[in-house]
Amino acid sequence: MRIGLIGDVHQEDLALAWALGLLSDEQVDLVVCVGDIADGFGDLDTCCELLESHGVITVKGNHDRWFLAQQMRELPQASSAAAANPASREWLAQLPSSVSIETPRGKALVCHGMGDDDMVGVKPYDEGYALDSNLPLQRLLASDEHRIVIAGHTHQPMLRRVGHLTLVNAGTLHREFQPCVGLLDTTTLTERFVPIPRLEPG
Ligand SMILES: [Mn+2]
Repeated sequence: MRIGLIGDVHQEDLALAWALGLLSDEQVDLVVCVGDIADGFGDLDTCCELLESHGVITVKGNHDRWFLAQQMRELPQASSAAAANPASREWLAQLPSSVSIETPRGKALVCHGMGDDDMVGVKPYDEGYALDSNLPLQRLLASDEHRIVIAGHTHQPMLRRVGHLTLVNAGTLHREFQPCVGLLDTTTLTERFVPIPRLEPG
């Protein structure tokens, strides 16, 4: 089974369309998006439409939560309420904070940060106290329910093992980071990240 991984979108509609095209060419079994669709340079409505029309399994990020509540609007590239039409707003509002999907290697949890906490991430170099004090991670480690966690938030693509969990980070489409799209093979538990080129409209 192969899962397409869309990281934090941040309104990068051109990069999102490119990523969905690549995943379609690759004939992945399903595509997930780890949230943070709002707040960025591109077009929010187009991003919502693309994710919905492609049947992408999408969760809500902290930026989507803030956008819907019009909180934290002093952040760079924060979008005003006018950035989304009513249909987009409704679609964003009904997104779950996490989703479980069945894979041949056991259940995978798709979330934004870690578990139901959209503000906590695990970084590639976190060890020792950083992991021990990560309470949402510790709760997932204490439970037998999931084998794989697919998250975002850090904008750093990653695949690493912590205890019985394979932690995957989908990275981001945000142009100010290193935009990429991921492919996770749940049989071999390996991933491949494809860099997204700089895209211009038209
Ligand atoms: Mn985030």
